[in-house]
Amino acid sequence: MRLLIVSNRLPFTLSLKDGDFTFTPSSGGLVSGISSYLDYLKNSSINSLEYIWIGWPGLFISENMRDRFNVKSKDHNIVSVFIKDEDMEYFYQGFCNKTIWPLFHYFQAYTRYEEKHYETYKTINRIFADKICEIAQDGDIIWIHDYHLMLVPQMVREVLGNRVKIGFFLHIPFPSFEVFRLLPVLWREEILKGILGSDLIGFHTNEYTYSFLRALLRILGIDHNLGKIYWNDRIIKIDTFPMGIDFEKFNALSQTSEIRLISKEIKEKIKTEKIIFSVDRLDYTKGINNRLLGFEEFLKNNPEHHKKITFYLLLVPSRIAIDRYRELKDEIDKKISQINSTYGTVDWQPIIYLWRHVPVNELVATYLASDICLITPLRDGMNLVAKEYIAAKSDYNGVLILSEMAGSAKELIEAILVNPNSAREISEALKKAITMNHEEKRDRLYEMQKRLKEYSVISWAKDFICDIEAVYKENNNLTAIFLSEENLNKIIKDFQKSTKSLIISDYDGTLVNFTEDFTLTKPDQDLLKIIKDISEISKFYIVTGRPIKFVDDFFKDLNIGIIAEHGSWIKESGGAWNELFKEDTDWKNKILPIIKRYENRLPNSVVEEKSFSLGFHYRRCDPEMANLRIHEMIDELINYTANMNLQILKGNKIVEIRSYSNNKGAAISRLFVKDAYDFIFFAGDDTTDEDVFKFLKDKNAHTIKVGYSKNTAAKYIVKNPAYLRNFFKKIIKKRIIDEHI
Ligand code: GDG
Repeated sequence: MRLLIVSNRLPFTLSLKDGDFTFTPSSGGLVSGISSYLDYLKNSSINSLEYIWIGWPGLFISENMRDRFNVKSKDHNIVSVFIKDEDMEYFYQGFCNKTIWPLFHYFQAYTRYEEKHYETYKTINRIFADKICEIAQDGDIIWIHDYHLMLVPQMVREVLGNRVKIGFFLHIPFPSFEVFRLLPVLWREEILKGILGSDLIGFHTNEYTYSFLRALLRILGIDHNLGKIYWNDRIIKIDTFPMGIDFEKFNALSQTSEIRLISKEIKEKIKTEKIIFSVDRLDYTKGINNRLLGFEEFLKNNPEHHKKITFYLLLVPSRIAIDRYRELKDEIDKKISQINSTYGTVDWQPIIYLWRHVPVNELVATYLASDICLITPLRDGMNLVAKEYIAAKSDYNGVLILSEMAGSAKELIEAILVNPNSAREISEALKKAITMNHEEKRDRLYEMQKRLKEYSVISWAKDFICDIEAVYKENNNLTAIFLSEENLNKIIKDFQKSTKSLIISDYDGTLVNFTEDFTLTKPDQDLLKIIKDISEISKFYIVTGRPIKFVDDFFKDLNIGIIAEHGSWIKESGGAWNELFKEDTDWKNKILPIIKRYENRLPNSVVEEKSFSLGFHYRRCDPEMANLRIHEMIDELINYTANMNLQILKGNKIVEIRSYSNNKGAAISRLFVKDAYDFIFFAGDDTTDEDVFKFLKDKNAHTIKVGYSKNTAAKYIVKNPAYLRNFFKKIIKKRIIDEHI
């Protein structure tokens, strides 16, 4: 089994000098985390997971150099995706970083909506998907990363089906529905469906997981059950996996004599009693301006600390080709100059500012040298710097000030948490950190270290991969009860052999799809022909929850039996309606006012009154509002009907209230009183059909559930009414051919 890691950037930055390629390891949260996991795989004796990393090498490589490049890449276990520079402009600078990045971080004002950018995003996602399909082998785990590649899971699924296992992890926040819906309808639907090609979808925090689930419900109408959904014949799991760091690496590094020495040198160079440190990629989401305002406020309010502290700000160049990033850099430069010139003196510069990438040893030494780490993103998926700082504090002497808008704030609760929009809160947090006693610092660090040690990036990746396997297995078990070609042929054979057959089918959701307006679900010509043909070769019944008037209107000319209102009425072919269960219906007068009240409170819901039951339809309602009201209504009805012989059933966008004694199962049992059959078939889709599946269990019947539900007494599942219709057509065709032979 192999693991294919797929991300926009490869873990190497490529350079081409004198016709030769050099690969320099690149940094960044995603790369450093996954690389630690891959190192662990390499060194582990029990794990035999081979891996390949697929991504963009950072340069366009012309056709004539690719073979040479690919040979060199093999030594690094990488496979490159080649993208033209102009496409990269629309894809990376464009859709990724001018649409998704700002929008998902709640910077609506910076978000651009360009069709050309989105089209190129699709094209590049297709190039990635093609590359994956080219090299993937059956059973491979494909782990796709981040917002650059949200369409790839479904593109790969369409080609490779269930032969591979697919996981998707989003490293940035998934925004609330109100923000996500700002994307044009087509884009937002395609993005959600793209991600849904995965078996497992992961986010850093519960908040992002919940936002994604909510978007699925609001935009695609897909509801979940404990984080699992069923879509396109597959179970998909959506869950929270807070990404950790390689704790041991940072902690051990900080204890080496080399790092301790560099740390000492940093302290000596900076000279002041205390060092405040921050490191970020240049990005407006990281709240660098706000941080400077907070620091300025602190200087203004606390003159007694002047000359005793230095703010060491490390800024790593990033996305500088984008205007907004260049402007941000100018703003930061200006603000730092202004603070330094206002508060600085000949022998003290409040802010020391570095604009470059530093080697990891220097980074860890700076963590160790700093008394305070000040991290104030306005939004951040996780923020690994905060975790690295804690891990590097092997001397237990440091304080983390962390924005509550960073995903890591959910885990690092012993940090001083601040709202990054408030200069006052940042200033007060600085004061608290500077004056915190040693015991408190140690206790806070100890708790955070304990947590980070337990859930390192290795555990994070192992958990994720283990869950991909688990969902994949669940899906394989599930397909066992999907009606396979083999079982379908077996049913047809049984039918051909039979001398007296009985075929029964539910109507809504089984023979026809649901429509928004349930009153309009008429049988079409194709269906009427199927029913007519079947009724010529077998005894055929439709069993439905619909009132007798509806079925009379549509099926009166057919030679079939009908059971209506969930088994309250029966009509044999050509005969008259007979009541199957005589019973008191006074209860309806008591229940109707209750459900009418909910009808008024839930726009677009409809109450349907039938002779022996009541239906509350909510297919056309706002899904979230409906979820809420339906639960309330069912609660109220359960309490109210405690001493009544009534059943409250939640079906497919309908709540049915009916007497316990009349159900489809009981009604169908009547069909066996006089006659015996050597072929029995029933298809249904809803909770109310479960009574029939159960009743037929010991009758050697073929039972089919239309649509997904693991919790069914039926033998087989088919996807939708179209599948069932095709099945009937096959039965008819076979029988007719046989009769002619
Ligand atoms: C995205 C999400 C999420 C930074 N400067 C230097 C350097 N770094 C390393 C840090 C850290 C990483 O880069 C930065 O990770 P963050 O998590 O802080 O931020 P993003 O790069 O924006 O990452 C973020 C992350 O993905 C993972 O899911 O946490 O929310 O935005 O590891 O150490 N490393 C070295 N020199 C530097 O100058 N050596």
